[in-house]
Amino acid sequence: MPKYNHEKIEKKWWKKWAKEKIYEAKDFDPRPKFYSLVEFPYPSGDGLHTGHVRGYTAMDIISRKRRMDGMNVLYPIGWDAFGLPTENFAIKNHIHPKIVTKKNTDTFRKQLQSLGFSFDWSREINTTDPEYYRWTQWIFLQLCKHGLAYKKKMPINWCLSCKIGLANEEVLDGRCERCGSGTEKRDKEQWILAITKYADKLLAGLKEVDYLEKIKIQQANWIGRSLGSLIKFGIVEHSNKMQINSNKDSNNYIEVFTTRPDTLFGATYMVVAPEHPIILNLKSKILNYKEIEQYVINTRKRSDLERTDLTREKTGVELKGIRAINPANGEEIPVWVADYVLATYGTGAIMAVPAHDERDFEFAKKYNLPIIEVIKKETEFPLTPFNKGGTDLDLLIKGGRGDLGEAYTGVGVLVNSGKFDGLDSGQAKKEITKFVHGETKVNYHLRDWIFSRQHYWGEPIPLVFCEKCGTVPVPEEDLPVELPNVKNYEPTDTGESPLAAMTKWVNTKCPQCGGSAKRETDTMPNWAGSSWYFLRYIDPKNKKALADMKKLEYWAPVDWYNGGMEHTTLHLLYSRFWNKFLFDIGAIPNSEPYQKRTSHGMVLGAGGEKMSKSKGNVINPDKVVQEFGADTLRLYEMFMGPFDQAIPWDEKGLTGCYRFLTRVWEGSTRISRELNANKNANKDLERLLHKTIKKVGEDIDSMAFNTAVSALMILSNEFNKAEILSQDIWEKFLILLAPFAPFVTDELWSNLGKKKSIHLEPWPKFDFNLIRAEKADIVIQVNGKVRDIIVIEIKTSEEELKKMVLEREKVKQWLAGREPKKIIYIKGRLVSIVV
Ligand code: ANZ
Ligand code: ZN
Repeated sequence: MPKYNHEKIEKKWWKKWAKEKIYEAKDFDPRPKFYSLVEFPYPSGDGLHTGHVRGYTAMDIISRKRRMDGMNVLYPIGWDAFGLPTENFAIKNHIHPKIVTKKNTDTFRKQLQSLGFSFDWSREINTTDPEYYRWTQWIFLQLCKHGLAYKKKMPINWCLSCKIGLANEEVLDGRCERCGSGTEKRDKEQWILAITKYADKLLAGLKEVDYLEKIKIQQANWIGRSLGSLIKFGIVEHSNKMQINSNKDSNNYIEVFTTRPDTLFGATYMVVAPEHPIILNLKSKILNYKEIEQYVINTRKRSDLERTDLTREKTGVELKGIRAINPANGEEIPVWVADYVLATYGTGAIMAVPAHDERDFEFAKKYNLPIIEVIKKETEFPLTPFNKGGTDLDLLIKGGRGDLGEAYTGVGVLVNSGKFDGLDSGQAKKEITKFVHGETKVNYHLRDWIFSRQHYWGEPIPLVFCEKCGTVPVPEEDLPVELPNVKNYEPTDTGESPLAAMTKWVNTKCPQCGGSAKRETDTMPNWAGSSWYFLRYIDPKNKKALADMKKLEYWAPVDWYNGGMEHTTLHLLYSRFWNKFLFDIGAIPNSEPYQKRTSHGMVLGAGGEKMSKSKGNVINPDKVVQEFGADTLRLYEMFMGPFDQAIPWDEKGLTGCYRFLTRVWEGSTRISRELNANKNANKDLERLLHKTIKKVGEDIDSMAFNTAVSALMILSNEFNKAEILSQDIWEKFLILLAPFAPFVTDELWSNLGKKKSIHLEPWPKFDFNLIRAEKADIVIQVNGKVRDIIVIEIKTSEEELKKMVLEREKVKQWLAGREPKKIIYIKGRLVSIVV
């Protein structure tokens, strides 16, 4: 037997598998279908990283196991290939992004194949292929048709150095993701998708799916459904206490959104966002307008994230000359502008209740604003008929007022709230809202999806502008609107897409009136192509539809989708939104795209830090494959630790896995001589094998890959100790190991003279009788109290057991000569004697 030569073995097998197409999924096959999905990679110039390997190996193991379970498995892969890094590379090196993409996907494909992933390569897709993005554009047109796309001036993040608009996710810590220089906000017309119209559906859908709890929670928080009240505060001129008269009704009041209308009596000031229209509208009444204006300008430099950071010291300026009226008690309160209130949430204005809101409390302390407590924790003052609304309580409260150390943000019982005193928060919310003529309102933290990018390397938005007809969709039969070739990929000086400089492409005819028209030059964001790719795998070459309905009915939804936690909020929500929309218009048969969603932890650098080029701690999978083989890398990434946790790279763990596979390889030589040994001599081994079959199967299903690998290691250790090993046991062990280490197992399998690949074998069944415990601990109770424990053979009969129990010394002692009235036996657990 030659030495373990991973290189030779691995090259041989992935070529063979590709030739024999053993991993191809079959449409309409009568076996039960299983659709397993991983996030398709962005083919960057850096190649595959160890994080890809972790997630892809996990789903590969699950896919392989499901095939062995007799299922028709679809495990596809493709390329999410539009995006900034490729565009930046193209700009720098004057190479067409198409060429860069081709080169990168070639590298990735080779790497993925070398790792032995059982992808169905016949379904490979690429989001930059016009035959693919034709359908991305088609979906956009459907969204337009159904009123879910609209154009709006929006503040976008503007990079001064790249001269380009960036989406929020392209700004890291206030800096441009491309070049690292600072950004500012600028207004620009943008296409927006109304994902907020789907907020309720996206939330409700979470009840139907099997996602990890933490994923559901993150999604729900991101959607951020919030039930509150809209309440209007009148505005007066401070100097003469006159209600402000204006022909614009909206200048007479400021409306707030609050989740705590029960605290209205404690609202001691108001805050408007720096962008609130009232500032400009009441310019002539605001005495310190210059100061306010300066504050507003300063705010523009800060992101929403920074503004709402709880640890940042709050700032603000009072709007001198005007005041608001608290509608609950008619009191005049000051109005401030502060950037901790966002223009984009609720009404862009708040009533501040410093006694019961932490931000307001901090602000009030800093600027010396009054703090009035209006909610008491119920447990502090149990309400009896005596103190309910009585004087004792009033006294206590008055004594406590003003020296609050922090805001009490919980619910409780109202105090200092006039006729509402003594009510509980829940009731008071309703009654106070009614009392001040407010209305209840549901708000979402979810924002609509800014869909325009001023980039070259993205799907062109398929619309034209005609002077006569306005915005006109490109007719569906004219799709795709292909990206033209340009010389420069740089954005124009005005911040428009480089497409805008392509006058030949831009100038076109109006599909409606035939007159001259101009094309939309914005392109779609990176998230577009990945929002429906899982549907295209089902029918990747369809020219008539995004996918055939019958095939969709067979394959959809995805049964199990694994990916990174970083995609929980954006990608997962965007794709669920598109899927639900496509379902609503009858284009696909399922409303939820993914039945199950799990997530893997990161692979960190050796020191426990994130891998990064600058830290020089990046592990290149290619090198590991070269040195130790793909089987070792796969096995190691499964063995390194609990799948959902971040784990630092450990060279010792890697070489340990290599040694394990070498021992399996070498063990096979010793074993093969005794392959046909007598089965009975292996009783203990057989028992362990069956335990391992059960354990590995269950561990794969629950993604406990690390413990599955260690169970396989324990079993193989026992092989080396055993004198004889039957072929049957050896074969089953190889099958269990096959999903983890597909190459070496197929080689050892063929060494046994097998003609078919090991990956076409059925998953072994375990024998319950062999793994069942042989002894059991039986608890003995006398009159309901535990008095003794007896260890018995499982096969002991009830009669025998009862006899044994009554003969025990301790039992005799507790019976003290009395005759038992009843003896109850709960099988395998308990004997209960009643006297
Ligand atoms: C008064 C109040 C009293 C509030 C109290 C809270 C506690 P969620 O749950 O996220 O919807 N708020 C409203 N609009 C805001 C904006 N544009 N920027 C910053 N804060 C805003 O939070 C709703 C609460 O956040 C609202 O209820 C409001 O403060 C604040 F004891 O109103 B509350
Ligand atoms: Zn026209």
